[in-house]
Amino acid sequence: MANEYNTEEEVLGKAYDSKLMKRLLTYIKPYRKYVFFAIFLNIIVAALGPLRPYLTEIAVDKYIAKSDYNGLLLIGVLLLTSLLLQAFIQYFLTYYTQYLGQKTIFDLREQLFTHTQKLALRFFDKTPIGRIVTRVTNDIESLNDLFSSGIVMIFSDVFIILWILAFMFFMDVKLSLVTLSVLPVLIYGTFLFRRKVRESYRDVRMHLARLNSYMQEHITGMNIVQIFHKQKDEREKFYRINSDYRSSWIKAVFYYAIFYPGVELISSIAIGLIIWYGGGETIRSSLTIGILFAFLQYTEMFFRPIRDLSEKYNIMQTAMASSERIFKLLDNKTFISNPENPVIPGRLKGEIEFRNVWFAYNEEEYVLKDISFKINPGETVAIVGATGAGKTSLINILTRFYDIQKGSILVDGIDIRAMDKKELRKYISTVLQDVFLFSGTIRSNISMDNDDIPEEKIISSAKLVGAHKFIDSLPKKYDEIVMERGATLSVGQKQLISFARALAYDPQILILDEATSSVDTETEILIQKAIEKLLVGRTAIVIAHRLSTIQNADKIIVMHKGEIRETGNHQELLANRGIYYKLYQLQYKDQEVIRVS
Ligand code: TTP
Ligand code: MG
Repeated sequence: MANEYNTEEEVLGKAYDSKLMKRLLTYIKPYRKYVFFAIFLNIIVAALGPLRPYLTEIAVDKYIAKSDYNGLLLIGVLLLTSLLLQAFIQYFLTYYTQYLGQKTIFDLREQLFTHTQKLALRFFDKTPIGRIVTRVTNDIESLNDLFSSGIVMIFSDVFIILWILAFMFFMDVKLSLVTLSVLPVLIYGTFLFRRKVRESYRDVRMHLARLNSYMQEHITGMNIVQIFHKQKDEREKFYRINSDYRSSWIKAVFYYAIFYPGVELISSIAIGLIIWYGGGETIRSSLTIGILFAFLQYTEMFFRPIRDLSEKYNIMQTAMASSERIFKLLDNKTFISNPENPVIPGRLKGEIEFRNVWFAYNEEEYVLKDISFKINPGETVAIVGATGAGKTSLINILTRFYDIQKGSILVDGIDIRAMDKKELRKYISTVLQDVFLFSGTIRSNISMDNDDIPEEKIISSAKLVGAHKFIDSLPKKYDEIVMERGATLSVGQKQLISFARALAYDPQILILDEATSSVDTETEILIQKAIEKLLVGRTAIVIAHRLSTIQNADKIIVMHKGEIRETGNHQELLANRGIYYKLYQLQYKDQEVIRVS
């Protein structure tokens, strides 16, 4: 896991990539008037600071030296005005740059989420969840820095430097050159710092990713950790990851601890140079005291934006890295394609046909081989077979979670690839092997927040599958809060809710991947009854583990290693003495058949 993140970070390193930047700028485009406004304010505010030492120079040389009180007062008023103006502009700047940043990343986050929803399951099979979450959170956040402070503030720093240089050279060229003589040292130091910090930040990010994924996995598997008394081992593992993370931070901080005082030192040297050289010149009367004063202030002012620029460089770099990863996700085109002119069947009869279907999750590793069968409207077909035979895969392709490689799947004689995905899925309800409940209420989990499903339908569905009784006994009934993954409900209860969910949508075709987990006898009866009710009046494919479901099916399809080996009803298949017979002997024979009256 860590290595994966490592290589992912390693690829990156550019602080500026014109292609990425161009694309990033398209996100700012809708808000460009704010950008221009902010840059405009920046130019003004950047000039206001450097203006003050110049005013001081005038005050000292023109008015103090000549004891001109009125002139001095004027300068005082000007200084105060510039301070107030600066504060006022700064307010707008801060507000609008943050506004800009938040607006932009909001849009990007929306786009990313919408895009992720459209991706085919094939993509999620190969991408760790943690990575997608990081894109939508951390990576987007680092773009905020770029949009809100990066782009605009870089202008501000550059303008401040330019203004200072302009004022300095305007006042005294020689003294300016003396001040700037320390610049090569500073530039070299900054270069070194930037490189070191870049490396250490990369370490920090890598260790953080490791820490996050460890935490995530550990919390998800908490019950296993506790059952197997693995707390101590896990603590030790965590300790190592945590110490690595700490060390990487301390290293990063170390460079800062050297760089910041270093810049201070260099700027002090520059000040020393001005006092030594400029002071001498003043004594020799070729320089005024006012200019000396102003230069001392400029020197102090000059080094801050330079120091900040290297900080901005890091922001740029992180943002470029993040945007590259975000765009990579946005450019991922693992979609299940939708036809341009989809066939819209009216009301479905519910006939299903597989014609020589071949399917592989990974190219050429076929998990379904040459599957052909036909289900008439209203029939129930049970699919049986050993684990890994391809039963779940069979239903995954019927709803187009994955597209098949060869052959065709027809619903009412129409190839499912010619239908609109949404339409197709509307006709088919699927109850999966592991029930997934969302955090919300029981009601929202049955209706899936679909407002078209009226309250009565929710309750009647729950009643029909036998879930109403236990829901009604909950303190808040249908408004009872369901925790993430339905942790507060029993396995059987979750099953019943998922049945109610399927029924509330009243599908023509029902797919049921029967759970293997055993529940108590009472719930078992409830579930069996629920399944029987679910199947009435619709075409159904049931991946069956319960003998009762299998026996009641119109047809049984026996799968073995991705192929259909036998078809027939219970009696026929038993008489055949083939795979089904063996399966029956091994798995179902001892299964106590609970008679449902
Ligand atoms: P399944 O179709 O999941 O097998 P099954 O449903 O018959 O098994 P069980 O009774 O345990 O539910 O798997 C068939 C093969 O496809 C198996 O080798 C695993 C592989 N597979 C994937 O590679 N990716 C997937 O998402 C799934 C579901 C299966
Ligand atoms: Mg399965």
